[in-house]
Amino acid sequence: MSRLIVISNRVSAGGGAQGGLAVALSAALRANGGIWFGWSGEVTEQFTGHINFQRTDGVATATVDLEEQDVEEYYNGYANRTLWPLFHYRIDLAEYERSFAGGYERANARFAETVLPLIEPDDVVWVQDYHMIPLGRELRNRGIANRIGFFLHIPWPPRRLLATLPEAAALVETMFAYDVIGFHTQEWLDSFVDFVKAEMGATVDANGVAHCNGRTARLVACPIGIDTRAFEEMARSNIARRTYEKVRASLVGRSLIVGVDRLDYSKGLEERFLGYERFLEENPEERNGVVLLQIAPPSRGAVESYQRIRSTLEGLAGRINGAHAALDWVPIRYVNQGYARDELAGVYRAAKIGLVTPLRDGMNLVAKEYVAAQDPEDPGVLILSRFAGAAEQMPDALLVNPYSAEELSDALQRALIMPLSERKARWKAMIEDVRKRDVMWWLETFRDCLETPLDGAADSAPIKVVQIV
Ligand code: ADQ
Repeated sequence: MSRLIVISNRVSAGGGAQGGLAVALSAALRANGGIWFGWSGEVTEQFTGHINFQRTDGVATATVDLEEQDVEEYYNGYANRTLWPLFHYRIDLAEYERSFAGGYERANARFAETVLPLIEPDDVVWVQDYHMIPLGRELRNRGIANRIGFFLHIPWPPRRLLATLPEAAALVETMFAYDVIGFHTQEWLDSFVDFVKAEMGATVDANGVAHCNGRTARLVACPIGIDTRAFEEMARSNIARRTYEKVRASLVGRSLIVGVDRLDYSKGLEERFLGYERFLEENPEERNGVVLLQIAPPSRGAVESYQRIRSTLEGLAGRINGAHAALDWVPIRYVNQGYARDELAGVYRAAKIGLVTPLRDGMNLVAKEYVAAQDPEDPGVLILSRFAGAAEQMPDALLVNPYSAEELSDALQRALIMPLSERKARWKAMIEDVRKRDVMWWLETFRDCLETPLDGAADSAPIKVVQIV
């Protein structure tokens, strides 16, 4: 197998503490050699393109510092104030500034220029996520003829929303520099096809190959998974067990409902709190019998919309607790910090309900982690937003519309009284898929597509991965 060059905004080689994606990419880099390249997270006064090489747990990494202006315009600007909200259907929050678009182009050109000398002729290049959409084109412009793939970890927005981005067509055109473009779900892939056909005159053939202005790119829907076996083991570890005991003891017989999310407006936390409040109001007999533990470490604090969601949630949690708490009971425990993965596994296992209700999410790995952490003899119930990519793979969760406080309230009530036999049957169906399509499956499936030349695509397409409607 060829060497792999992984390119992503941040480099998190090693694995363990970082989660499935880092574990899988690190394993591939260790097995076949290669380099993981990206931004160091550091700021330098003037961009020099100096590469910092390191070896972390047998994985070679190469990182570069960016200038303050790049960080403001490329990372905080175009990536997180323009593309992230737009791609999560929030055009009300998306900011369209020429300086952001310019900074994004500049940073991507700088990444391309820097990584160029590291790429050898037989390497396969794999670019990750929305920070780096035009990177493939930048590499092609510099003479790179290798196979290059791109994977989008977030949703692809509907055509009419994407059309609000001033440079939408130009940005999407750059994607035809890739040999393969991957999405988590058929829905995101279909939205991409809709845009390129309607706005750019592209055609898509039966093998899922898109043709546009003389370039072709193979499109695949390939859902990411977690490192399931490791996570299941983690849930049985000593640390997980101790965390489980500690949490259970603190509940004094009450049922735990758990939410674990980065503090982000796409995760539907405000709507979740309101749905829970509705549940408490509609089911007064359940008051004092349940606790919602919401774990939400802050992220992207430099962006104003993230500061706003933080203070909104603090206000809301305070109001709900103020209105409903009793001397010996607080309905919401709201915790703003990160936990080690084995501790999280213990928390998931202690929860009778996993509440995963993003308004829009590319996939959502918390849903899969919650399922993997359950006790097979007494599994909890997953309540999952129908707008998370994970819903396509998990029809046995209780699927809800996260915007509806009533649906959330009904689902909570249903989950709390669900008989053991139904909980087991639903969990069994979900864990089978979470085990089968784990993160290594995702990596190998995408990589197979990337290493297969287009003419062979139809014969070698892995199970149900390429499917253009
Ligand atoms: P995220 O938006 O970050 O990822 P998600 O898929 O849920 O969302 O992954 C979050 C990860 O962070 C999980 O592994 C979770 O355990 C961990 N995490 C969250 N809170 C934590 C805490 N307090 N302590 C420790 N760990 C915590 C983006 C897309 C998703 C897509 C992934 C992968 O937005 O839709 O599933 O990439 O492609």
